[in-house]
Amino acid sequence: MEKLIITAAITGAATVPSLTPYLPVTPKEIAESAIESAKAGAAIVHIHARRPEDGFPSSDPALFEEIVLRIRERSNVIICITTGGSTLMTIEERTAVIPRLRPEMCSFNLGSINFALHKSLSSIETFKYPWEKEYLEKSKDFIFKNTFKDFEYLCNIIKETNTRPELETYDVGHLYNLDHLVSEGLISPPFHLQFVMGVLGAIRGNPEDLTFLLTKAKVLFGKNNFTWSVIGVGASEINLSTMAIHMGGHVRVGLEDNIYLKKGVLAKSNAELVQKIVDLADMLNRDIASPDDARKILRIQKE
Ligand code: KMH
Ligand code: ZN
Repeated sequence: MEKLIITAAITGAATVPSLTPYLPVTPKEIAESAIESAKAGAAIVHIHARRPEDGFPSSDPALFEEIVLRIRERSNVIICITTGGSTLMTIEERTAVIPRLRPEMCSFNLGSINFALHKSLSSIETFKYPWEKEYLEKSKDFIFKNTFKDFEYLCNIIKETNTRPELETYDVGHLYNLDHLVSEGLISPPFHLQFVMGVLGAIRGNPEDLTFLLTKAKVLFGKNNFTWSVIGVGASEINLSTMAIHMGGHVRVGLEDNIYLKKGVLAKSNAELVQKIVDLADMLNRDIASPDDARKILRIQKE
């Protein structure tokens, strides 16, 4: 079986600082956590930025630049920058950093969905920062907008910058959206599909949901035309990861999507979550891909 590519999603925009004291916030913390995750076995780090003073999700290119430079200085890990950003950003804000920093990978969200975070409110007693409560409450009425116009805009950026997309697939219709983009000549295989499962507003993290997405992807694109990885958002993270390790897929973990190492136990770092996947892979006899192995598997050829 192909070596296992582990992606570490370091901080994201859905986890608010009050949920866990271990969330990296400043560019230095985010970069350190990414480097530690790479040492633990991650071949890719998925990067968002936050305002250093209060952890508010940010699209400021200067923050991304500092994070990327710090990582590049000390690690060969593949850097995948978000273009999903956060609930409050426009597509232009979300993508501005890609031509500027020319990362090897960037995320590419394949459809609009409800992206509700308000369930987290019940697990927070005291808010660390004033913005967090309203941010979570407002998500109840939030649509994560990724329209066909947005796809075209992002397709042009990835073409111009030769950036490999992490194709975030939150539901089966998103595979059909991708198929449409192929038929329009906007994007072409081989793809790296990232099945995102467990967001409130999209597909859940049940085993049959994963096999369904995978089966549809094989029917639409042919089994040799894509690699795939899975994100189990929240409680399904480790279970879906185990399935993916066994089935020949790849895995993304990290505090962006799940803050627990196991039931009731907060992960103290992203590296701890990566280590858990490394241990599972060892038990299931799957070797871990280095960043250079991952570049070959994903056919990343950056100048
Ligand atoms: N946190 C994931 C559920 C992006 O950055 O483009 C969504 C995500 C989106 O990673
Ligand atoms: Zn993200």
